[in-house]
Amino acid sequence: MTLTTQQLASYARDGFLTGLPAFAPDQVAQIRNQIEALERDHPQVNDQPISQYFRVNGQLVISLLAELARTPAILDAVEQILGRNLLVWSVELFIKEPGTHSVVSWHQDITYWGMGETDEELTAWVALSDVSVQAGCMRFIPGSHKGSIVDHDDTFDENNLLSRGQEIAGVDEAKAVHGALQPGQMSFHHGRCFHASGPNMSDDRRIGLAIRYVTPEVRQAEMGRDYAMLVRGKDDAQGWINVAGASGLFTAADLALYNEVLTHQSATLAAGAMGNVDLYAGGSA
Ligand SMILES: O=C(O)CCC(=O)C(=O)O
Repeated sequence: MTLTTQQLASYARDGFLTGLPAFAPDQVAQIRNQIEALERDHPQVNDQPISQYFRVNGQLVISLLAELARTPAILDAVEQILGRNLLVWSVELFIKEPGTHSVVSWHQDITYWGMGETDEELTAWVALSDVSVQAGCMRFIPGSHKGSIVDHDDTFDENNLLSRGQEIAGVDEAKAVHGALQPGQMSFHHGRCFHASGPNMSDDRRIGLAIRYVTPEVRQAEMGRDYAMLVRGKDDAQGWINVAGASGLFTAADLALYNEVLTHQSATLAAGAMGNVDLYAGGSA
């Protein structure tokens, strides 16, 4: 899969790109089945609901998520934007059940990730179900990535899928562009692009796989060296602690590393919050 010159220009101008092919319909149906089998067969792991592992650093404990982050079609396109050396910082699933009130407020991803204002992070968000406008697809504000990180207010709204319900006030929603996706399609968004999504009013689950890609040059300003999985090229810079990704399904060694990583990241991800940022209870950074 190759991005056209026009698509590259569009990403540079808008800070997002939608409707890119990632998986064929039969592949995406199989991936969805595998995810739903995990939910059925492993509702709790180490006293945590499986949603915890789905929502932060899933690549460390679920080999399927590590493999998906290595999908050549996704990497080929990401490489055209970020360059030939790529690492994965986190793989997450954003699931909204049909007819529920779960939403994602307007935010910029990298606000609390300790990576400064880097241009070298992007999310590939893959639709594992029909992610229509009705199902609560993402909306983006074109060009918002060109500014700095702006203030976010913590709302701790229980229907908000973000860990602290962080929200940018005063976004001009009239400028928002919907990123509806068919199953197997993906969108890319820049770490400073304002984005949000509404509730799922469809009659199916809305399932999105978010893969956070970074380059070796991205530096953790806050927490010293952070952990990332090399998926393409090489990491000569060694600014990240390179981890291999899950060796199976919830192995003891992988679970120990998962806890080590999340403990290491928690202080940064929760910095400045006035309430409890519950990274262990299904919240996402
Ligand atoms: O799934 C959503 O609606 C939001 C996802 C999101 O905020 C992200 O991937 O950065």
